[in-house]
Amino acid sequence: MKYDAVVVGAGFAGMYMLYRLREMGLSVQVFESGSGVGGTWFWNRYPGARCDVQSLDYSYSFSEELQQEWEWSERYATQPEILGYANHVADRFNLKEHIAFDTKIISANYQDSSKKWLVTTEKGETHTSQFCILATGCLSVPKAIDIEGIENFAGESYYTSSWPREEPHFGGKRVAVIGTGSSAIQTIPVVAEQASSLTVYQRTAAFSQPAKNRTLDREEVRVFKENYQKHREASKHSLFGVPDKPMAQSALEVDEKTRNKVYEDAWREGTLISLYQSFNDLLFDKEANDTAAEFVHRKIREVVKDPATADALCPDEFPIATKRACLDSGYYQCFNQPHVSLVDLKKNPVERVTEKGIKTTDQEREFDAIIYATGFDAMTGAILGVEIKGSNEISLREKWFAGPKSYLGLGVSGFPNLFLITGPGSPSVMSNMIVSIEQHVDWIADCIKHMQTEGLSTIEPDSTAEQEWVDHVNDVANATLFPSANSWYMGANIPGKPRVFMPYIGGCGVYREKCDSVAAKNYEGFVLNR
Ligand code: NA7
Repeated sequence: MKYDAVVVGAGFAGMYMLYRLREMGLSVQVFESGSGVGGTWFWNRYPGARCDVQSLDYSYSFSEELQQEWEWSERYATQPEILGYANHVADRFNLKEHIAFDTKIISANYQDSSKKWLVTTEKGETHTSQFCILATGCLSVPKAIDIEGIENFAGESYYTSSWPREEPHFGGKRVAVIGTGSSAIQTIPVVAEQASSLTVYQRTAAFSQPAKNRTLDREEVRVFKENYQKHREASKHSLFGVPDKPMAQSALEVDEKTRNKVYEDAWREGTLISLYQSFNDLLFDKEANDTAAEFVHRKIREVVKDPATADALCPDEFPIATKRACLDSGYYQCFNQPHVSLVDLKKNPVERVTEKGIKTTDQEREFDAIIYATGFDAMTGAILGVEIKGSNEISLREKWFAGPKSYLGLGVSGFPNLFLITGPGSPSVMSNMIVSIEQHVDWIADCIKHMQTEGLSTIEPDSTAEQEWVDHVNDVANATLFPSANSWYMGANIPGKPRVFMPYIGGCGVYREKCDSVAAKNYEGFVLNR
């Protein structure tokens, strides 16, 4: 089939891209490997899965009617509620008729002769299109499990990143969870309620803060929605895609008592940014950062009764916030229950998974079920999961051999009419994803409209502009503490992946201004052809 645009992925990015391009009258086809919309929220159905950005923020702003009519029930929405919202949007705007579900795109090749993209599905069908838009998500390809022997386990194995649709029952079972990132921290307290025993295998402790989740009060929502536009504007021009907190002071400028009072207030707020926006130097100065880390350590020790467990749960290998922060509901409290225990893999690393359970260097423990919450090949995994070849058959995998290179995280030189939504080099995972998704989709849609109006057939970044942007992304990251952590932002969770800080940390507002100014200056840094 022939289309004006092909979109890969039907998560929040792919759905809104489809909406915009269809409104413009383009023929658009979306391909989605899952059997429904929702992307990350389609796959990550593990018990306890919920968003850690507040529901009233983590939702589309493009339709006033939509944002007024949809009622979120909790401050932080659960996965089923978010998936329900995604389906509501898809139905309300008749999106599903343009989405081919259960259809994985395996390759995309640019044909220099016709100036069209040729995309091929896993089933071998081919389609041509002027534009190829990757809405493949930043955390959608699970990391391959790098533990020996997982195939030998005779019990049940589960992966938080591709949880079965039929809910498993853990009642009366001995369960192990491997990993202590956001997914594990959310699922552990819920699984602990069911399992007869729960053993958590921790390699690196994470910093987590209570989410203070609660049911939303109808009146409070009504008042909030009266000012929705103002709130959305503040988010668009913020650092992280939610309204900024004022942070005029350095953590080192104030005395300990004042500092702790500020941290206590932030702790009570229970948002991802509350603590890290308490002072203006927490992400830049290790000494300042240590004061926040010490505060969280104290909080962990206040909750966890067993001193050895509390010690192990206190992160000490990276500055706070330089690995993805977590919000939880009862995570640390969970370790006070007699049937929940922690195995510190720093002391006793995993040797292998056996037929009966997990063998660490000190002992083998037996389980009925193992839950792997081991993370993702973040940001580049899904893009490179498609075999992409640009002009002159240049391979994206080869071009990105030493790390991703893009202009604004939107386009790649040598790959005409290829757009990335929330690609590496853009704020993406350092922000409220929906805000960044809407900004990219609007920019891409406006760019395509401009090309139509001007009778242009191709657009691609100029290689010098691309390199300058990559250098800028690195310079901004290098001014912070982020590169010092072995995080998935740095690709450090995947053996052999280039160590590069992938998102743009300059802030959503600054980034938006840059993108707008590029467009206003006739797409400065891009090469457009008739
Ligand atoms: P994360 O945050 O990447 O967490 C994965 C966890 O799994 C982390 O604690 C890892 O420890 C651990 N892990 C990974 N491989 C192993 C092995 N082989 N042995 C032991 N432990 C291991 O993924 P999540 O799914 O929790 O969260 C991803 C994002 O989703 C999150 O940031 C939000 O944006 C939403 P490590 O730190 O590598 O030592």
